[in-house]
Amino acid sequence: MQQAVSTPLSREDFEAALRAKGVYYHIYHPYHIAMNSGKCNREQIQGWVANRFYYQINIPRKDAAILANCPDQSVRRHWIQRIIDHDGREGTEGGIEAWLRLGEACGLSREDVLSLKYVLPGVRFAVDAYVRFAQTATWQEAACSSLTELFAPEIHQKRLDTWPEHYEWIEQSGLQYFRNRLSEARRDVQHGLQITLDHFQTAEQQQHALSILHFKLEVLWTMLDAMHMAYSANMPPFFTVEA
Ligand code: AHQ
Repeated sequence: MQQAVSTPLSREDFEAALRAKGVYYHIYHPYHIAMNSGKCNREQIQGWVANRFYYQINIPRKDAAILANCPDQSVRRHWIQRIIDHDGREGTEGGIEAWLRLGEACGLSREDVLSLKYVLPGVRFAVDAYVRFAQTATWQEAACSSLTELFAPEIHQKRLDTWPEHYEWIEQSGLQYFRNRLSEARRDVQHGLQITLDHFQTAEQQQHALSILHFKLEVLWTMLDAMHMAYSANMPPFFTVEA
């Protein structure tokens, strides 16, 4: 039987297929829907900030893995900005520092957030899976996995639009991280998209790219599943155990 030969999508249709994955973005997770409609309590917001900190501190390590795997100097000199955006440099605070200030604005101490004592196993497993993917995949595959940021400006803007109204107890200065990401995400995603559209050419490669993006969407969704269990369903890890 003649094997079906699927023709590759045009560049425009491939980009459209990547963007269509936005329906799975974690903006549609019940946790974020509750958060952006003002239904989260203090513990649910604090738990989210403390758990997402583990994601934030691993982004530079993920990007360093991509640099380590990438032999193309022109790509590296562009991609390295992502590490600087998070780690900062002399004289400019980075996103990790801004996230710690978000934690303080939400009533968490820097020490508690930095200690990672609130990080849930499910969050840790999802984030570690993302970092390990970037370490072991090709640099083009790892670049493709960052394309969830196609959908990120909307979620950052949503927080800026809704948190001041719904969560007056949160110091608004702590929202600076979200403001920073509006421009940083838009810049980053143009580069990641160009790498992806250029590299994944055949129909099979395009389907592989779409499955990589789906994996990353699952990473983000799973983090919120763990937080939902712990802070919304009050079923944190080992909640049945009589210690
Ligand atoms: O703050 C975020 C961030 O710095 C990044 C880097 C990027 C990547 O390389 O995977 N993804 C990402 C994301 C950030 N914030 C998330 C949020 O909901 O605040 C969204 C997330 C993403 O869309 O992948």
